[in-house]
Amino acid sequence: MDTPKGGWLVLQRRRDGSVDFNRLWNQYRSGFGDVSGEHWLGNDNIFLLTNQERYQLRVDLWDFSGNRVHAIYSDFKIDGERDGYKLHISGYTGSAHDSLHRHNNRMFSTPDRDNDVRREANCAHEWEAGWWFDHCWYALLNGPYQNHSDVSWRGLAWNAWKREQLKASEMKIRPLNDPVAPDRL
Ligand SMILES: [Ca+2]
Repeated sequence: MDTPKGGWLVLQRRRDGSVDFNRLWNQYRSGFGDVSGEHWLGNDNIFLLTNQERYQLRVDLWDFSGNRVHAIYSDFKIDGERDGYKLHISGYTGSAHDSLHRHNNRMFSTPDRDNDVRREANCAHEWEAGWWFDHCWYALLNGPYQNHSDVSWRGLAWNAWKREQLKASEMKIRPLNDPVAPDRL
């Protein structure tokens, strides 16, 4: 899975289901998995990085038919823990269509920490994932992994592209004004 050169830091990767993403608040806070494989970098790390300078976010998505799309947000940051690691994104471009903007300004939730906007349930518990749930989601990249597209209960999905289970995802960031990174992707 090749990615553009130039200082990208992968904060999330799914590709084979080898790592369980149904984790609690403290684990999403500190991160889990192996950075060379499936992993979550950790909300504290993401917060510290993206509050030092301006970062852009790139999301790559693969389906089970060999198709790949991407989404780029020219501005990306999250708040700190006391503010629920609230998501801030803007400046979408790409080929995936924009599903993540529906999660903008949402706090992070986990099965043991309900920060979503749905009163009657905890989306993170229901969907077995940590994520910036709304009521509940339009894009979900941390749910249960499944090995085929045709499932009724998707855990890796980006509705604005297609309503099916996806094969793989990566979320990566780099400084907006990275001098060593080429502008063209
Ligand atoms: Ca709730």
